[in-house]
Amino acid sequence: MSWDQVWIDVNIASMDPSLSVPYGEILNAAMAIKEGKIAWIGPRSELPEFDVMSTPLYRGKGGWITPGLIDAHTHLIFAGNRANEFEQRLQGASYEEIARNGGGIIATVNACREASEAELFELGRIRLNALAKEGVTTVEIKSGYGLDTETELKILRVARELGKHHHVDVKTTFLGAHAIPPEYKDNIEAYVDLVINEMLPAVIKENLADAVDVFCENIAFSVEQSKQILTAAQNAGLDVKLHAEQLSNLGGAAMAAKLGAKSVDHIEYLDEAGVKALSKSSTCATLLPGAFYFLRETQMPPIDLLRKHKVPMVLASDYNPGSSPLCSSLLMLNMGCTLFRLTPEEALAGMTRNAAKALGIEDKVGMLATGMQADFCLWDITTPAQLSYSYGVGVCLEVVKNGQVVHQ
Ligand code: DI6
Ligand code: FE
Repeated sequence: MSWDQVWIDVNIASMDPSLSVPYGEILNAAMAIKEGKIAWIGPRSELPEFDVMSTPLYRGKGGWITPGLIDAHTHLIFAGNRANEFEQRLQGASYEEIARNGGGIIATVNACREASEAELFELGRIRLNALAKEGVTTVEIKSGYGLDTETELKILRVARELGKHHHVDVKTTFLGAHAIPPEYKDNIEAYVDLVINEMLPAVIKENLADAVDVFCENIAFSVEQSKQILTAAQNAGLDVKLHAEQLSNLGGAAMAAKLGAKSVDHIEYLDEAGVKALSKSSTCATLLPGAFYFLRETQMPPIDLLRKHKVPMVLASDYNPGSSPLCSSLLMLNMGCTLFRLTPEEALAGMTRNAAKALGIEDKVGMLATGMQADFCLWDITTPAQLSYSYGVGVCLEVVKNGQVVHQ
């Protein structure tokens, strides 16, 4: 056998469901890499013979390998911060009140309109490094803090550039309909028209987005307006997804599921009818415990119903300055379990296999099997549950991206 790299002295949480064991685990495993892909994976005792003299051998010191983590929902390109609102909320103001009074998302929009591409790039790079240190190898980044054509394009360009200059793969999402810009507060339809007929064509022309998202909520866009935008995106060949049922139950998730959306995200207020609509489609349910925690939400997403109806659950950071200023994948694994009562295995699937599905890249990443991209992490842990159990001590020993060991 001629391979580029072989790993031994490891256990592997492959997350491959066809192995029919928890975590798709392979104890005392070995894995061989060739041309950026997994060429062989299995118990070390079955590892075929290979040229030990010419093949670099990596020893995992008895730790665990998992697929590289995937953060499938972030808003990580923004300028400024909203610590002042954090203070206001601690003095009694609600997130919705602040948004209605011109703060909230709009405050970040103003900061982003001011910022240069270079400034946004540098801020984004620092945040991407923070995620990468915790094992993230693929991230989704949304626009949505521009709300005018120029700034939306600026944010998406920065996201694309980050992907070119960083080992982490970046999938971009156009979220022009994230909030109603003050200029359009009395004419929302005109803004929807701008999103569909000016912004979206410009985004497509520069190939700046892989998907389109909308914030469907009382303080943002109605189900009907969301549907118009998502339909226009689909007609242009883009994937769609939706911020749905975060603060109230409008039925956006069911609408998105019928369109074949990749995911519906937040969904604290989703009811059983909505869950059933998801189960009849291939739409994933993206859970965002950081926003739940930071906004001190008390309505739990319908985890038991999602389990009952076998809807794939995704876990993501929603990293953003307003509702989830928490730039950490490992903290999300912990919060997925502590706040949403996911099992550690469900949490890990939510940041690997199911996250890949939500981004439409499940044929390449999200689990470790022959032919999959060699994106994986080596962790200094004795059992996979330790990833979500403990937080704050550095446990990520190595990251391999496309078969290359990343030094960070
Ligand atoms: N829901 C959220 O939680 C974020 N966006 C959204 O649609 C909040 C974004 C912000 O407050 O800046
Ligand atoms: Fe979000």
